[in-house]
Amino acid sequence: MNSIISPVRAHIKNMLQQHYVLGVLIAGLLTFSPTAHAGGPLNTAAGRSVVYSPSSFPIPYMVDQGDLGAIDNAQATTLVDTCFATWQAVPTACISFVNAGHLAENVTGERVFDYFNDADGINPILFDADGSIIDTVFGLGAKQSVIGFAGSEYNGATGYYTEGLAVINGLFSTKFSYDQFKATFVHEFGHFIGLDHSQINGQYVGDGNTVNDIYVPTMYPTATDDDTTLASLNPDDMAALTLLYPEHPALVDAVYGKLQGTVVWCYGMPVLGANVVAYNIADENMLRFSSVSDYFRTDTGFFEMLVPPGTYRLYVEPINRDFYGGSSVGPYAQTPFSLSFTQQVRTAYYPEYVTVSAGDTTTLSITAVPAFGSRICPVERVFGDTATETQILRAFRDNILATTHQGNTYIHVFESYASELNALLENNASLQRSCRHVLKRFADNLQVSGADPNGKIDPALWHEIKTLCRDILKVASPGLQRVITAIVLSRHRDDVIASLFQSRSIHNDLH
Ligand SMILES: [Ca+2]
Ligand SMILES: [Ca+2]
Ligand SMILES: [Ca+2]
Ligand SMILES: [Zn+2]
Repeated sequence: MNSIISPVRAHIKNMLQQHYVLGVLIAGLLTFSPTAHAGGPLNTAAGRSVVYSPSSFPIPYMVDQGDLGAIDNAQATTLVDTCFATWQAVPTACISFVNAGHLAENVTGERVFDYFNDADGINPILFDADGSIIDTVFGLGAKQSVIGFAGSEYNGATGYYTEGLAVINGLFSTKFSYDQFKATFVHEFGHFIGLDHSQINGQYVGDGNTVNDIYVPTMYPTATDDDTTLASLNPDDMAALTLLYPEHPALVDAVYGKLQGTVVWCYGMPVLGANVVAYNIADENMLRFSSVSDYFRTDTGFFEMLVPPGTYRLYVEPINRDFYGGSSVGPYAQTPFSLSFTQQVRTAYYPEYVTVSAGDTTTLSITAVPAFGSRICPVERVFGDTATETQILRAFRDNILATTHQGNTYIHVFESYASELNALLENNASLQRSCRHVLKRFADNLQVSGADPNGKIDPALWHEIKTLCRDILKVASPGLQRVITAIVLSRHRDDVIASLFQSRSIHNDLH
């Protein structure tokens, strides 16, 4: 029972700036993505999560005077009350809300920006009866695909949210069941109070089976086969809320233990923006939790999650490539070129079972391996697996590039476009010839420079590499064009390459 029009969850963060970025979901629907970032929390400031201050509880919200499409004002108000109450009911979290009555008018697109104000003491919940608010904010026609959006403005100095707002598109009131519609707004109100998306149990999303959608958390980035059960929170949603808004420690410690630690590459640097998943072996579908590495943006690879006591298996996995922009998971997934995607981990289990006790913190160090080798390498294609050139270039990858962040970006981007490069070479004999020529020269040069500790790549060769890249540009996809332009033809490339060659060890390893 796939809905013809899937619910689109839109974030709105900087309400006052009104610099809107429209992205396109893979489903072809519009979504709203103003610098959405986080992982657990939607925003962080100075190494901690942005939250509503306890002094602002209960958070007062005011509802529109108008109807919500087919849903009259009284029913719509009840819907809003119920969605906020869903979050408030989590026993281990302390957040609370109060309905502070009606706004002074029936708000429409004409006056909506009057309500984009984070200093008027009002958190408005707007009923967009005819879609005119959505069209005003997102552009004409958006009302056909954007079901609503919500978010809060925050003060970077205090690290607290100031005020927020939500808009609900009444045009969808007849397209979904009440509970499906409600699920979208429980999700949106999750963003309102600062929760990010969670990507666990995605295998049940869109598999055509509506029964297993019960395992998909409310904060999953996209619609499922049937969102009905997403109107109630899953353990992952409740644990994430508790981490942001913990009740008294005695209450939290009675229910949860904490799994925390760092994810670090095998060569020692922190992994930024990988998904860490822990599942309880007693109920692995429902008791499944996640945290994005380095979600506080502290450059440590830190992750943490609250889990009920029990025995857990952990694994680390890449963020789904579809989850960027308005669907992003974690702070490193703003665009398809963000670190979560250009430096992907290989999915791998933590080697041991981990037992968590209530009130205790278990700290783990997880080592991740880059997601190499999933595709045929274009270099192997050109020279063959065992050729000297292949071995030299492989050593360059593993001993030079893989030792730095920048170098790893190159490796991961190259891996990401391996299929496209292979296809380009296959269909273009002259491109394949020049590619072979340039790569052979590059490998030879690496060997020569290997004999000289201060060796550099021959400037004439760099000219050839650039020429080759310009040839590839002519036939490449827009994505590959951007990559080549950014990392090969950019002004800073020479500095980057120079710094790569200042690192040691290649010279010995090449012989
Ligand atoms: Ca209205
Ligand atoms: Ca306000
Ligand atoms: Ca399903
Ligand atoms: Zn969302």
